[in-house]
Amino acid sequence: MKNKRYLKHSILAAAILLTWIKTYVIYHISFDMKIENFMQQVILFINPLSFLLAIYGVSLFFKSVKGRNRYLLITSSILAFILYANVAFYRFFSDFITLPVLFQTSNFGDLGASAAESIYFTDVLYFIDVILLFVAMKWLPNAKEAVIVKPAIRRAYFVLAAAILFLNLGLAETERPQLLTRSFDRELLVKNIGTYNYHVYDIYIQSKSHAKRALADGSELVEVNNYVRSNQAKPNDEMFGTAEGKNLIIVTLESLQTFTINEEMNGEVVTPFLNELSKDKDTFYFPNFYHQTGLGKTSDSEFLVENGLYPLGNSAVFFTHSGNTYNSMAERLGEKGYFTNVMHANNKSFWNRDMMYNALNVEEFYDVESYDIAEGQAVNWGMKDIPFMEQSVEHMAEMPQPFYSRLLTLTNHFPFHLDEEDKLIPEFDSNSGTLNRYFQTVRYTDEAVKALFDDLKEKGLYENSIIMMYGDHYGISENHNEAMGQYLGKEVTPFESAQLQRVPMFIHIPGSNQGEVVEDVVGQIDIRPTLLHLLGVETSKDMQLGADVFSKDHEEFIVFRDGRFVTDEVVYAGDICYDKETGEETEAEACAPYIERAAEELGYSDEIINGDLLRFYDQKTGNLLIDETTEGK
Ligand code: GP9
Ligand code: MN
Repeated sequence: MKNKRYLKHSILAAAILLTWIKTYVIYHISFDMKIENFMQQVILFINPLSFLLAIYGVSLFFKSVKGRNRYLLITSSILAFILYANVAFYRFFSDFITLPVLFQTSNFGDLGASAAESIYFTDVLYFIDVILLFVAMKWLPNAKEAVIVKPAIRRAYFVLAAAILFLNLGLAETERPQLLTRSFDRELLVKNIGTYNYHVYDIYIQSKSHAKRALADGSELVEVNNYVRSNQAKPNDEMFGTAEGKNLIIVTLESLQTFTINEEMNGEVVTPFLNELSKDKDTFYFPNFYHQTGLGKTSDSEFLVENGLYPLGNSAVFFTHSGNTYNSMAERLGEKGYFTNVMHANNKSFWNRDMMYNALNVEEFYDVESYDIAEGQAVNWGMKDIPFMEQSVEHMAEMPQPFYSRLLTLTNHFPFHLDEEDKLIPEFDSNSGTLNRYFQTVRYTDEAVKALFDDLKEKGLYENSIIMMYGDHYGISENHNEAMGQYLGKEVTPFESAQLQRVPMFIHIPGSNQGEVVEDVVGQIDIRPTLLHLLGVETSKDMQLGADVFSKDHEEFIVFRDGRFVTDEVVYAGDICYDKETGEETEAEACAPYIERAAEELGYSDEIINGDLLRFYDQKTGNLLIDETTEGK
């Protein structure tokens, strides 16, 4: 009798077990989560359970068989879809989906070649639990019986689900203190609370940030403003205004990492032109410049450049906060009489650029419609960089001067495909096709930069411009650590991984004769004040977090978007403090004072963005526009 009553719920049990086991298997085969001890393995195993018990448990409220079974099947399909979307996304971004990105399906469509590489026919197996559940409904005799569940039983069931959730959270808290309060890292979240709970948490965080904007008022700016003012760096008198009145050309070098500069691959020079440039008398080259981007990749780097604020940790800020008020570099230069524009041969809606550029006060966006892409001039993600440079310079020649043009390159993008005629060096010989091809596309990028310089000279624009170029983010993710280790000739530890976040930065000022290699630790957050000061624009009233790299006050302390950081002495990564010189673990005290500051700095930046606080700030006067009704309260 007892046995029979239990069996009455066999279809519910089947739904839970199937999704549970499938999820656990997928954790292992589709995500690269480092499991360090037995307890972490246990947490990983139980973490889907509480959510699955709860969500499938809703079926206990159904009175009809049809309704209940339909509910179970639909739920199972939705969960399978969510998990699979994470798998496909992870293959490409090495990250889990956060809500705002999930709804940008238009963006997924545009991923083209990359998306195709991320989806395989065998992926049907990710829906195996739905299929088996469907079969079970047909064959399990008990599946066709309606079950009326007593409220007390139902209550006990949900208490059990809650108990498992708290057990899970308790274990996670011992393994990872402050997991939910300091969630920089989505992998840690998924590892500890599971994918499904993570999405619930993400929804909660997202709605909180919506509420934050609605509730924010200018008074929050007081503290932020104090922080910004006390960390501000005075311009260097010798450098301030050095390039006043000149055109500013910024080139975003797609996926270019510093490990390729001034280095060889199997005896081949990878970046001959950039190597020369790094030693040029008119160039400041920064080999210890770090990217600080998150999920928004290129667009995050643009955000850093324009605003001197960090992008967001849990979403792509170009999507989620394109309605905010900003005081961008484009706006500042626009006020100085510059014609401000961005040039990128891609759809204008990609990464929501069209919206965001409006918010950033960029006057004109030369998108794919502004380019003539002839036969053979497109590869991989779109227009090849060399013709792109040529046509961009043609546009510049037509512009009123001075202008501020930001060029976004595209060819050196995952999956790094090139036409045969553009392959100037052979591939590398590791087990990663991605890394092997990367050297070739980087070599092509180098040629494109050379073409840009030639084109600018030919059009007579070179002398009257300054050219700043920077790598936007890594091109080779941690999925290729083994191959990367082969190239570097050493194991890729968390320390090395952090150091691999170096991307090159060049500031080229024709005729200046002051160039040098600047070894200081600097980052993308510093670009805005540095360039504005070179162009003779004061920023002492601006709400920005970086510092002029030429300033004597510039502090060597660069925070990554995920909370890792680098100073002139230490690298903090994977919760370990490393000596920068040796790459060996060092005592935690060396990093301790910075951990809090890193969180504080990211926190203030997030506050500005989430609360849309710049709407309460007058950049001209530096006044906080605090509503009289709230003032003094
Ligand atoms: C495409 C460019 C590349 O428009 O933004 O995007 P990424 O994937 O590097 O962010
Ligand atoms: Mn990019």
